[in-house]
Amino acid sequence: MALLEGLVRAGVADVVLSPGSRSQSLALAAAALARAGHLDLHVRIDERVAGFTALGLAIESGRPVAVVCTSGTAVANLHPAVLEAHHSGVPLIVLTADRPAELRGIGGNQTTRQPGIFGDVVRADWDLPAPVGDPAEADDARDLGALAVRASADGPVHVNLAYRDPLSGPVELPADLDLGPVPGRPALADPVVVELHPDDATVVIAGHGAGPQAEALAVALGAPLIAEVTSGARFGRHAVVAYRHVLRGPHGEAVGRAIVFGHPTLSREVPQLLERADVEVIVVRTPGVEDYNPGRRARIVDEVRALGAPDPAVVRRWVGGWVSMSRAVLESEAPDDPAPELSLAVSEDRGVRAAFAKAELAVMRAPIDRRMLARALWASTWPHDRLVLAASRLIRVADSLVPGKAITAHANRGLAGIDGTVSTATGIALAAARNARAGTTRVLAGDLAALHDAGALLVPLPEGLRVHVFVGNDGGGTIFDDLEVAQSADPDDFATVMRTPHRADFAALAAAGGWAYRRATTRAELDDALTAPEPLLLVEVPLEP
Ligand SMILES: Cc1ncc(C[n+]2csc(CCOP(=O)(O)OP(=O)(O)O)c2C)c(N)n1
Ligand SMILES: [Mg+2]
Repeated sequence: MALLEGLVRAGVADVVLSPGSRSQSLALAAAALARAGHLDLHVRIDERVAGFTALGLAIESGRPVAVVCTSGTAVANLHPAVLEAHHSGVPLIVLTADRPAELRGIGGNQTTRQPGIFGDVVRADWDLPAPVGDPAEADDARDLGALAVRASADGPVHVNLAYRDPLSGPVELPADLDLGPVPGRPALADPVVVELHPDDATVVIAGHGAGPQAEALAVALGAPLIAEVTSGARFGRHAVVAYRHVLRGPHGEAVGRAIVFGHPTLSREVPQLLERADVEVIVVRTPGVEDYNPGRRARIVDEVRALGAPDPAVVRRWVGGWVSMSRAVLESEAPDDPAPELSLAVSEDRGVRAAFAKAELAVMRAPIDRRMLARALWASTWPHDRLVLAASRLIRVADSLVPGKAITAHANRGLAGIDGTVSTATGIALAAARNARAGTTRVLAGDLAALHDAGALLVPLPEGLRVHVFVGNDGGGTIFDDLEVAQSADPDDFATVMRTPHRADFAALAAAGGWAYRRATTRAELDDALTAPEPLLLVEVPLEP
């Protein structure tokens, strides 16, 4: 109880827990604190789901989240989320229950080597002896809670807690328990700042998690902005959507300096640019996260400032060149909106009106492809909504064509696993729901990513939470079709071991967890699904492999 009090006092607002005997006292204390309104408690059967739910809560709230589990394999099931938290710098406090020292190493039931189990990816790894019931220890435990929060500022922390029988007693909470205000984050000590003059050879690259500062710097420096779809910076007049094409052309060759924010993962062209000997690379550090440095020669800094304002004529030429080339590429590939011109609908001419109606019908009946699906989800996301993208082909499709728009798009790009996507989205939705104007959290996933996290659909969620999972079902992992191995391998073996087809029934899966189900095969059905009233909805969208 004292440990959880310490966590709450230091800023923890959410505890995610999975059931178990050894962890019972933590669980009961969390329940008592939740009942008294000091924290929000989320219970998940599967620790893997719990871990990613905690990750989503922390990503969306920006606050550390505690996750509690029992001993044994339960702990190992948190490992994927701990790794993602490490590589993305997300504050996660993992509290695992363990046997006391005298019951370790004797082959006891459900006992493994828990201290150190997460290796060196945790910011702190404490193995605490069983509590003794000394009132002075309660203060130590409270302090430990505050310490854990501080240690988790930029990544995961592991606290392994031994418990001895009796594993819990009655939980009593003082009626006037005041857990105090939430403290702020400590400031950086002596940040490294570089100041640059605007020129016509600099680009700003915003990878995953970069945030709006990347856009602001691109404007201040008069630089084109390469902003990945989950960068949080894909908006504004400097954003270059078809950046992969532009980087391969003369504009790409003209780059002399690249400033990188966040973690770019969605193209080959960006790392190729950063490896080029004639490009000066400046990486703006994300606290706690491994620096993105593919050329191994980047200058790592904390902040970049513009000296003076860019010359508008230079901006028109340099940024304008990138943006108009990007636009030309997109227009040649696929029109933004194939729908007929609206004014034709009210034409005086009956023939023109009829032609409009026919064209409109054709659009609504058109089958859905990946581009349409990615565009439609992006277009339906508003600032109060959340979009969560799985590590399927669809995130790359979205990245290649969705226009700049200031909305929140998340993805687990620390390790780009196909695991935990729906769980992460439910965590994000739960944290967003604390804001009265929260909209819908939509997930865009491939079929394998959705099936990998099927357990997330089996969780009871609070009433009113809106999560819509769009599954682009192409019968397996078709992302591998673009690899060379697709050409060189035996086609049957390739399908068996790479694409891994399945016969999962998504309608039955949705029903098993109490989610509504829709199937969208045309543009009209997709549009319908995007404005569906059901709070929890799985939309299956069949796609060509
Ligand atoms: C946990 C994990 N296991 C395996 C992979 C390797 N992997 C990357 S994409 C992918 C297939 C994704 O399939 P799907 O979600 O259906 O998307 P599609 O490629 O069909 O668009 C796999 C297995 C991974 N990224 N993460
Ligand atoms: Mg697939």
